[in-house]
Amino acid sequence: MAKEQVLVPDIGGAEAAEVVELLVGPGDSIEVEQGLIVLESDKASMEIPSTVAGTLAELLVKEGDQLAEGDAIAWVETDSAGDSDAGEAESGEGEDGGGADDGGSAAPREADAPGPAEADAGDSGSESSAAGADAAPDGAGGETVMDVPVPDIGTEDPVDLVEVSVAVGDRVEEGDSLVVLESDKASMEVPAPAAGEVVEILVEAGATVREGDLLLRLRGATPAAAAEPVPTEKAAEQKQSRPEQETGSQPVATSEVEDSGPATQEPAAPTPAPAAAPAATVAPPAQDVYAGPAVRKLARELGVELGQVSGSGPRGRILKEDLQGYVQKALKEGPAPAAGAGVPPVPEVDFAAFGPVSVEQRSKLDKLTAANMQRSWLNVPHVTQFDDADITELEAFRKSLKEEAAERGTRLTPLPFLLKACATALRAHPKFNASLSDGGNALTFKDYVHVGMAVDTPAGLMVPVIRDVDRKSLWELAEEVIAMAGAARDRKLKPADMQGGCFTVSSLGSIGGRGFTPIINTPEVGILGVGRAGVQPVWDGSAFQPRTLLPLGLSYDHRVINGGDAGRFMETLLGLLGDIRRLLL
Ligand code: CAO
Repeated sequence: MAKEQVLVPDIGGAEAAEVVELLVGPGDSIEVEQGLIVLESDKASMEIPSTVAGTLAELLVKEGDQLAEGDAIAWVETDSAGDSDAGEAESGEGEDGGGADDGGSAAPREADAPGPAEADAGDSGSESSAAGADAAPDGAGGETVMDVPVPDIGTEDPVDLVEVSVAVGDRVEEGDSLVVLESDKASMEVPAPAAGEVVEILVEAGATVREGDLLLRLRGATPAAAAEPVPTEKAAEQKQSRPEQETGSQPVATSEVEDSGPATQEPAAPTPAPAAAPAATVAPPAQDVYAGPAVRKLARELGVELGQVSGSGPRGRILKEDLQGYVQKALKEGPAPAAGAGVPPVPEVDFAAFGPVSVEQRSKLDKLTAANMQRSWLNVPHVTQFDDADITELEAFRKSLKEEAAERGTRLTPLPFLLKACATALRAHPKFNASLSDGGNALTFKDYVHVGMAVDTPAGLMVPVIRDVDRKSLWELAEEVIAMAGAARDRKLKPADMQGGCFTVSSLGSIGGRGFTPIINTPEVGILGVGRAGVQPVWDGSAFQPRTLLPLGLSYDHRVINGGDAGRFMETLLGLLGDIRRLLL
């Protein structure tokens, strides 16, 4: 019987993090990888797993404590002295009881006669090998070779590696794309955590990988850069708070990228936890969900959408008890009437019985889009209202700016005008800028206007979100439309680029079609479908005039928006597009 100490691993570059939850207590039997505590830094909330199996002898921390990398968390009594992988890997020989204060490693160390005094909770200066891409001298002129693993991809499930974007010998800069992964939630790139030369590639397209798996090795990458963001082991299983954006409609495909963002420049430094159970409280954004990985896993197992659960933990964090309470309540109340339950499935048909066929597997993005469409369609009572905006003057103005646009190196399509007009209308009709929360008992009004834009890409539908549209000029919007659409088509969008939308514009104007009924990108409550503009005769009271009309279809969630609200919204929109001087008012 030996005791081993579990220490705080690399916590994504954060200097300190607060203990917000204790997941175990003395006497508990602990498995390797089992969460011990939940830490919350200014960047993320993360569950710290045990690196050893055994019985929890002593918990050295309490809620509210501030911890740094290397600080002691707990003593675990193990069956034998040798069953800690991380301990073996890091401590090597010679840990005969003095491990806790040797300042060495973030991995657990052994101690024969441990006690609180030996825990050395302030021992934070350790070099972590339990996290961070390992950069070790390769023996050739002191250059370092860095292992680059799959970073935090917001899921514990395996993901498909669909593309290796580099070859051995390539020189990459920090942030350059190394591989492309496709999970249930997104298509994402893994960027180089530091500059260097690719010396070995350990994966190939078509493989299945998961967080922590080695992708390749980079030579010349500096250890400092290596230590920063990329976690190697699961020691710090950082599942940042994820916006539970239940995207739904055409656009939804990748708004669903709700989990922690993998393909950002800083894969291991989790993005700020937006805190926010979709609770009745007004503070947190409704579409954001704040919960630790264990709770997320349980929610997945139970089939519960975390966005529906109110969090009672610090800053709205969803605890296991919240989830259990939610499930108990749901069981008592029975299925929601609009959940689509009981709809008989469409029977499978043997098409080959009627002639030759070929079968193609759909991409995850396509399947996800399909699921989201169905979810939105079945859960949200959609109403679509149509009208034509007279954009004759808008078009004349836009065309008069063509040269100036070219000089500025941009293009001005009708879309920036539409985005701007929608933003103004959203400010004037705040219900359209709201989302249902607290299980439908409350409305969360957003004091920001972020508008999603459906982009048709070869990989599927993506919906990048343009932030603060109400505060941007038409030129700024024109540039952002081009940049975002380009990033979507090049699969360079980060998860954060597709989150936080309040309303969506889906423009098929450049492709074709007079009008359509767009499906709402839940949890948003409205979406504008834009058809192709054309010149039509319009009666002015005494004669027909040729006017350029833009067909619009506004779908709205009838649980939130009434026909009157929608009529007024549409009138505002038509007024703004018909006389764009009003956008200045
Ligand atoms: N009516 C007539 N012409 C239109 C138009 C409209 N409603 N909207 C755009 N056009 C014109 C543009 O003015 C441009 O012509 P000019 O260069 O002569 O001005 C041309 O069509 C091409 O525009 P574009 O497609 O390059 O740019 P955009 O700003 O209109 O659209 C984007 C950008 C990303 C929205 C678009 O490329 C796209 O992907 N649309 C598809 C969205 C989609 O799939 N929605 C459905 C989702 S549900 O399945």
